[in-house]
Amino acid sequence: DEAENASEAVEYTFTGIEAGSGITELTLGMIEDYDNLEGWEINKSSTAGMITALDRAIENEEPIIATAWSPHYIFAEHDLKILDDPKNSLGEEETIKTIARQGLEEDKPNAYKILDRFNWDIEDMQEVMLDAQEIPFEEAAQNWVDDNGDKIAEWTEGSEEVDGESFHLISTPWDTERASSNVMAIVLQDLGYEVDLTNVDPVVMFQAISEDEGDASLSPWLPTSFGAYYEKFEGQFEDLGPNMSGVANTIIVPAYMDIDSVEDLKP
Ligand code: PBE
Repeated sequence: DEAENASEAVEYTFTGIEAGSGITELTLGMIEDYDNLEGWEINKSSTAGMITALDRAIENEEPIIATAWSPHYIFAEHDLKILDDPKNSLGEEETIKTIARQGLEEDKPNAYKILDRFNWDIEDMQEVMLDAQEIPFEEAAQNWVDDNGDKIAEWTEGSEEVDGESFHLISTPWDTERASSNVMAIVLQDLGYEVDLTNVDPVVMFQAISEDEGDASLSPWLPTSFGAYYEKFEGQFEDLGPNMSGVANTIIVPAYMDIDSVEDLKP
């Protein structure tokens, strides 16, 4: 049958992304959770590699089963299906949270207030991500900031200007977080901070905030994607709550594939 052919055609392999990502760990867990995924593997490479493989497969109408997440521009470019995951191995819809190092509120109260209030919508993030397909992220973020003075005024209300204080934002390297951290970098710069922005693996991000090497991060997907790291470092950072909701990890296939659930795949 179709699922059998497709499973064989993809060599029982999910096209994956970076080894250090949350979704890679979750997909390894998913393979454990489902008996029918016995013997399945993930081809870990990079997000760019996954997207190239997806583009190529779709160009040739070949089967591909990939790890992905929403929001992502691939959903605007291709007709894709998200496979059901009845055991919920990839978790439900998540929020993206803001975390800060202990003591940030005292040390940098003006930045802290902004981070604490920072909250935007999927549509906002998507606008920056789509724009950044054509121009550098810094410029896409600047365009969004220029167009959304009212939202920024809500975040910055009550924060006073500072004079060149340093601020170290730590992010993860995916577009979703490059969008949020580049926007925040501009907002903090406009208040007078000297902002440093570093992209690292999720576990390194948690470690940096917990060990006071970074001031804050807007990148933790929770409760599932980064749940293990959150627990590992719990108590060593401050949780400022969600900055966005409605994001999700997914397994995707092109719409022409006749598979609807990870349970359909064959060992
Ligand atoms: N993501 C996008 C990341 C977090 C943001 C879901 C690919 C991850 O899996 O770690």
